[in-house]
Amino acid sequence: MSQMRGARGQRGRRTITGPPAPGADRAPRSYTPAMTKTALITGITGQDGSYLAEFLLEQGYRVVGMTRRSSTLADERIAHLAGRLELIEGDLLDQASLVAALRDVGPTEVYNLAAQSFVPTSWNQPVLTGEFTGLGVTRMLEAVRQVDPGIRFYQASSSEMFGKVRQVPQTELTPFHPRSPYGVAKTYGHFLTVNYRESYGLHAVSGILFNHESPRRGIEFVSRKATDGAARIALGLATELPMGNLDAERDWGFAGDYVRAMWLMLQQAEASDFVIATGVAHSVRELCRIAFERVGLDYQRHVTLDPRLHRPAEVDHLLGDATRARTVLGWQPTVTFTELIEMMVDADVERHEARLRGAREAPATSRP
Ligand code: NAP
Ligand code: F7E
Repeated sequence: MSQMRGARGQRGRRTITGPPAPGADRAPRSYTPAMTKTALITGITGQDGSYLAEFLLEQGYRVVGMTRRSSTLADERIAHLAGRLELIEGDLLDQASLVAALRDVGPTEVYNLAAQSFVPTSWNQPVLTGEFTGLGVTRMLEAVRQVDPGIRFYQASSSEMFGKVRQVPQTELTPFHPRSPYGVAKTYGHFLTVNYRESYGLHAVSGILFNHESPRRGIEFVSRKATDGAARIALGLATELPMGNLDAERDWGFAGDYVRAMWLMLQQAEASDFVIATGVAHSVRELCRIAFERVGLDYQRHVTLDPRLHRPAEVDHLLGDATRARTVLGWQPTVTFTELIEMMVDADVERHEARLRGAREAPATSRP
């Protein structure tokens, strides 16, 4: 459990205190400070929220993160931003909380990153996924429209919208064919964002981001599952790693690079949509090979196949073409696939080793 504690103030607002989070050392590159800007980030406790908050703080922004009420703390990824980040309570299911958050904070930019983001869960909880990931976008856009239509709005759209792909590589013009309730909900959120731009003239942009990972990635996603699995097996904490479809291919990049693209999109005079990707695809099998090689192991001796991890409808191959982002935004990725996976394996080994050291050093009298 996170050690971070919030001192609650008026209207559920709080500041944070706590130790640095893993991966906090990969600071983004610097841009010209924007002292007067305030950003509100929904999904601040997620992977992208934490990297985006770091990046915007470095640009001189006042950064406010929206969190939903929970009986346990989920602040591990932002603990290292103690004292620099404000938090405000709000939930994508509750329109009034979004309006109140915008009124209280008065942001110049809103980054809507909050979502139910795990694809397999979207088959188990399709309605909830639609509420969070789809209708949540409508609630946020409506709140922006009512409170201050001058706010610039970023919507976290996804390559999962391409699904059963109609062309390779995928660009901003490739038609969508989502393959999961998650993909369908994101497609709704994408078109709602475009629609509010066209209907009300909002500066609303949809960033169509391909898979991006980091040491802060949720443990259930395939990259982190493989790097954590390799680390545990190397340290003798496990012997095998059950996986699903090893032939699926994704265009994987580093989350720290991708949050920079989100910000660049909102700095453009005209709002429009962008694909963000590396332009290189790899299979899950390759991902496993690189992760296990990092710790001197052969994945074929440890990775087992579990058909229960296959999806009802798979997205077989995703490959993005980010030419538009490169030419209009001047954006390009800085971390290669191998560097990314090795960075994640190293962080997982370090984390497990620290835990093991802690267990060894615990007093003998301590109770289970
Ligand atoms: P993530 O780690 O799963 O984080 C999701 C965030 O959403 C968490 O902070 C979560 O809060 C919050 N959230 C969920 N339901 C909420 C609700 N009802 N009200 C308020 N907050 C809620 O996701 P991520 O990888 O950072 O991705 C960020 C966004 O980009 C998501 O919208 C995702 O779908 C999208 N995206 C991600 C990728 C990728 O490869 N990472 C690619 C394309 C698009 P709790 O901590 O309370 O659960
Ligand atoms: O799966 C295959 C699985 O869960 C990638 C989210 O951030 O990116 C993410 O969605 C691939 C799939 O990510 C396992 O079948 C094999 O083909 O890491 P994932 P995702 O579904 O691509 C998009 C862009 C988003 O927007 C989403 O929010 O890996 N795979 N074996 C496996 N996947 C998992 N999770 N676990 C396995 O054991």
